[in-house]
Amino acid sequence: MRCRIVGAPVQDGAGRMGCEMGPSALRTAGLVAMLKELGHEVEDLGQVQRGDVRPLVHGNAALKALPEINAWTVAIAQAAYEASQDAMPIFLGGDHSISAGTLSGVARRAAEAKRPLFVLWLDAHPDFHTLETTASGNLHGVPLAYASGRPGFAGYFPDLPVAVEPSHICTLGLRSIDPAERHALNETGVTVHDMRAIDEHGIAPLLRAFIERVASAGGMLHVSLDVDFLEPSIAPAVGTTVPGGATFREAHLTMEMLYDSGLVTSLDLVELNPFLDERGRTATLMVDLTASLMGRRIMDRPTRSYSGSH
Ligand code: 6HN
Ligand code: MN
Ligand code: MN
Repeated sequence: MRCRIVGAPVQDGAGRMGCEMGPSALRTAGLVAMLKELGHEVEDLGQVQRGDVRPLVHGNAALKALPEINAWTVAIAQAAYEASQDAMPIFLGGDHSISAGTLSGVARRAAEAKRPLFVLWLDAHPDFHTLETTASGNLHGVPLAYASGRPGFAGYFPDLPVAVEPSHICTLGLRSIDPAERHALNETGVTVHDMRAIDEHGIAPLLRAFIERVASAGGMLHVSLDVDFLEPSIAPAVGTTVPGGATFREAHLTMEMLYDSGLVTSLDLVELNPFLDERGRTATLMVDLTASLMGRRIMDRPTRSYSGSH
């Protein structure tokens, strides 16, 4: 596989500083060498440069850094579109607002290829606020709403070339949903597998059902991995920790099953705040999870269905 690394050092969408250092930490944790060891061809495109900021005023006075995030989204969408030509882009955040741009760019690419785009959102949060409904005003809380064409972004975020179909979005690991988001998730038909569903059923059957849907539609699959998908005790380097996240093995199993599916066409690694890390352990875990997504296995084969006879 040919991979393109795209750094998106954005921190203005989060409530605290530090995500700007995310791409450096992921590179320092050995991302590029790991991909090469797994046999991939890797091109590191460096960092996206934000364009000019123009003044933007919105009725929601809580919104923070709207002009900056608008400018970042323009630049990241273009970078994502270019990087996804005949290669798998891996976007290094940066806070989760970068996914407004990455999804816009890969959705445009999928539309040109005449293939449906599916999105797997691995996160404690759905990031499904509009500019009107966000109470914190932190724009890392809106990218999935923007990319799926929810109203109210016109004139404040760049025009979306193509929206992601809400029924093609699967969220996994949610455990902190604001009331306005809950309502919108129910209305739009986004699939929600919250932590309770994972507890009750196990992560594998939930993920397998989604993978089968993507496969039968001949879809492309974008995976967006927010550090706070993970249990905070194993991944402390994130500003929005929520207890009760995916365990080490649940997270690796997710990645291993995605690799076996052969469907993943683009990846976001977001919300890593190296300022909050402990000796690089969260950055290292994010790189190890990416390794599982890209073909590192415990045994050199996928798990066979179990017959019980051996
Ligand atoms: N993230 N729903 C909260 C808010 O401030 O809107 C949290 C957002 C978290 C953002 O997970 O990338
Ligand atoms: Mn997020
Ligand atoms: Mn989150």
